[in-house]
Amino acid sequence: MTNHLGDMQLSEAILIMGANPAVNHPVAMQHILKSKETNKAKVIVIDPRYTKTAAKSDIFVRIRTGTDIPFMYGLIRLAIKNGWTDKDFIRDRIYGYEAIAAEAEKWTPEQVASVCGCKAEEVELVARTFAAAKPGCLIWNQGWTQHTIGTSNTRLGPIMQMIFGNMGKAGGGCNILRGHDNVQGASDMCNLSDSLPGYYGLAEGIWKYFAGRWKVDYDYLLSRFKSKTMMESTGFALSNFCWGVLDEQNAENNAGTGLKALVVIGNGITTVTQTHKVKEALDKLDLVVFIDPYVNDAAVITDRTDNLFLLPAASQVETSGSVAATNRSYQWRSQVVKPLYEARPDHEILFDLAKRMGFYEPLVKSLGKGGGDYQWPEDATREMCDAIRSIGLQGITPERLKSQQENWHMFDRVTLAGYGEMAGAYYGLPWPCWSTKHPGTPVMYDVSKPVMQGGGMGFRENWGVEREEADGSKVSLLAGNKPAGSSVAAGYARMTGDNIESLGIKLTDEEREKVKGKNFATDATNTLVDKALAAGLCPYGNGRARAVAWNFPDKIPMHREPLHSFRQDLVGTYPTFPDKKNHFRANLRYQSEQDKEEWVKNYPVNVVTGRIVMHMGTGTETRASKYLAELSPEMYIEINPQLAGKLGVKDGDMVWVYGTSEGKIKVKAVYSYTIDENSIFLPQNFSGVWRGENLANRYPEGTAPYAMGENSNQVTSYGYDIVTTCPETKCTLVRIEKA
Ligand SMILES: Nc1nc2c(c(=O)[nH]1)N[C@H]1C(S)=C(S)[C@@H](COP(=O)(O)OP(=O)(O)OC[C@H]3O[C@@H](n4cnc5c(=O)[nH]c(N)nc54)[C@H](O)[C@@H]3O)O[C@H]1N2
Ligand SMILES: Nc1nc2c(c(=O)[nH]1)N[C@H]1C(S)=C(S)[C@@H](COP(=O)(O)OP(=O)(O)OC[C@H]3O[C@@H](n4cnc5c(=O)[nH]c(N)nc54)[C@H](O)[C@@H]3O)O[C@H]1N2
Ligand SMILES: [Mo]
Repeated sequence: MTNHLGDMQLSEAILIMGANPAVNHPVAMQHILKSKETNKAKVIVIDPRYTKTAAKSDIFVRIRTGTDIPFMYGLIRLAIKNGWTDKDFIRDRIYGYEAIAAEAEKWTPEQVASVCGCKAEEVELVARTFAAAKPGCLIWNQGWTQHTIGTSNTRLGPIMQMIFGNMGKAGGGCNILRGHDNVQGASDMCNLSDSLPGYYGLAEGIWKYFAGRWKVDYDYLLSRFKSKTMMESTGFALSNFCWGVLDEQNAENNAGTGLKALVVIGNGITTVTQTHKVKEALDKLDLVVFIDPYVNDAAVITDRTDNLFLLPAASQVETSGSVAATNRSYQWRSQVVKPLYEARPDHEILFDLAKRMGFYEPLVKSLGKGGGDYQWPEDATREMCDAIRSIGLQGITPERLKSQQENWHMFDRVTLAGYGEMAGAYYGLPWPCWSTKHPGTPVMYDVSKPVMQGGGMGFRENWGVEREEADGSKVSLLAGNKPAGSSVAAGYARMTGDNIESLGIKLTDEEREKVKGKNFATDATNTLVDKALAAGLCPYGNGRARAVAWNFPDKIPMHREPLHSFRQDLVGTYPTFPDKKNHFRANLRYQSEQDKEEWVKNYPVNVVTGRIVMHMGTGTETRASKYLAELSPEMYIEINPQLAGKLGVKDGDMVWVYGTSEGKIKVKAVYSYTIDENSIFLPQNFSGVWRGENLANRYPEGTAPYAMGENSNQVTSYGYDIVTTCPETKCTLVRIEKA
């Protein structure tokens, strides 16, 4: 998220694509409504479904799932044609704009309409309204990410915002609404298989940096892996782990073996696509462990009778520590009650596991005073923030967070600026927060104020200072603008021991020695950062945003039809990617899946999946609440009466829904006009019923949720994002039959 929730009160227009904050982000929605009311902001919703958010909008445009790229190119084309673009920004701060403009040229309103299924006038209305209102912010969420082309959606959004002149401005930017509590924190810690904490990656130099921070030998870390290659390889992802168990071919990507054991901590598992395959994988593994405050539904769908463990975890109100909000703000959270019954905090369970497996001592070596003498959770926050300099967490300390927690009332809710005793810091010290004197960064890429006032930052110089093009010409990747307070006239590279003095910064011999061979993210002394800040420079440099990403499967975002497309006629023109080997260790199908059959012939109904307000995630927690279960007791599909009529399905009838990969669910059909005549809406929040059979009797006594339902992911299709492997839950085809 480049800006923050309160900041939306400064927006003149709020463009929401693939998010439904009225249901999923009620706090964000309050800011949106406030902006609409007091700022007369125009709210524009682009969604396949007429949602509760759409009901509050000024303009709603229905598009077919998976067609946001054509829609955005259509807006960009009209902006260019009508002179609504920010020419200075484009000239000074973007690399590769021409390629975007050339692609946009193809997307006339008529062409957009024909692919997206909306009207040409609607594209024009949205473009005109959004361009007229400055600044305008863009909101997206899962309607954009859960696609084979999800990464392209999330690249084109910011590119569009830059072209419209909305980036780096209060009231503008990209406000991506995060999912779970502290999911931003989990992301910053990189609880992922392709990076060490802080988005550092897995290269040898990075392992060495962390070995230093953790006070363990690099060789010791290396010895924990089968080989150096495996140490530096991306692991399986949550979305595709089942193929590491079931598909023997993937062993070649996994040092020769299939996956043998699974530890699930804080995830539902049934929320991943192909639940029936996940079940097979759970049945086949040697060991399955769930660490969860509730009985995880996945523990119930498996038929295994041995080596299945449930370890009771404490919930968030029974623990304390730092958490990160959707806008990069960190906050301190206090314990409300001590863990009840046998529940234990997650970290205690993990530490015990490390003890039994013989690596507790190295695990906590750098924590607190060392040798197991640490204060939890303060020392954990200290260690983590001090190590993660890539995104600038080093200015965040438990002391600063606790003092903010005690003084919530001394922060402005619209700008996040502190006043009174809290002056000089923004609420939550949103990263980058480069030092304990830095105030945090409420609006990223804002160059209108100096770096020590929370601005002054251009885009990251991350891909070199220059690019050689195919024709041999060289193009600068450094920005052409001068941020406020900068001591350098225009763009500059990120700070390194080698280049800092060439930027006019003087070092003493002692300092020069300290920063030798280091860059701003690996210099544990913070010398490079402190020197940069004193000169009004941003430690990560002042580069150009890449509109062309030469190392991505699509160098610029391109429309590609989903693997299971409702528009078979468009598959030839906009085919998917070639199959991808070793994608997070699994060999994944793209082209071969798309071409396997004309899916829409046998599966003629398009699916929109999403959330409902009463339940959260897999619903493990909320369906165990009597009151929420009373409000939303059962799984259903929303079906347009026109479609239902054709199928002979009455309102309230039970139907079988068949997915493209052998899954099927039996659910109630509820008439609704929220979706079009070709689609159904499938809530994602149920589990515990399996192909018509209620599994309540499989839960340990007294633990079955009150509300049980079929799981949507048994019928969501095979398909994964080409870069991240995020499952393609938002483009699925099904067949419906009356039960
Ligand atoms: N009550 C409740 N709140 C929640 C959650 C919950 O389960 N329940 N989950 C939390 C989590 S983990 C997350 S990640 C967030 C998710 O928050 P959202 O992303 O808002 O959630 P969804 O309902 O999955 O999808 C958002 C919208 O995307 C639309 N959509 C689907 N496909 C497309 C498409 O191709 N293009 C466009 N433009 N729109 C599309 C759907 O119709 C839906 O309205 O919510 C969080 N908040
Ligand atoms: N069809 C479809 N599928 C989807 C989506 C969709 O839009 N459509 N959205 C996807 C998205 S964005 C997400 S985020 C996932 C969400 O899917 P999950 O993350 O699987 O859903 P949750 O129910 O939030 O799962 C959290 C689990 O953690 C447990 N838990 C809660 N607090 C703690 C704690 O402090 N410690 C531990 N150890 N456990 C805890 C809960 O009891 C629960 O079992 O679903 C994905 N699946
Ligand atoms: Mo999520």
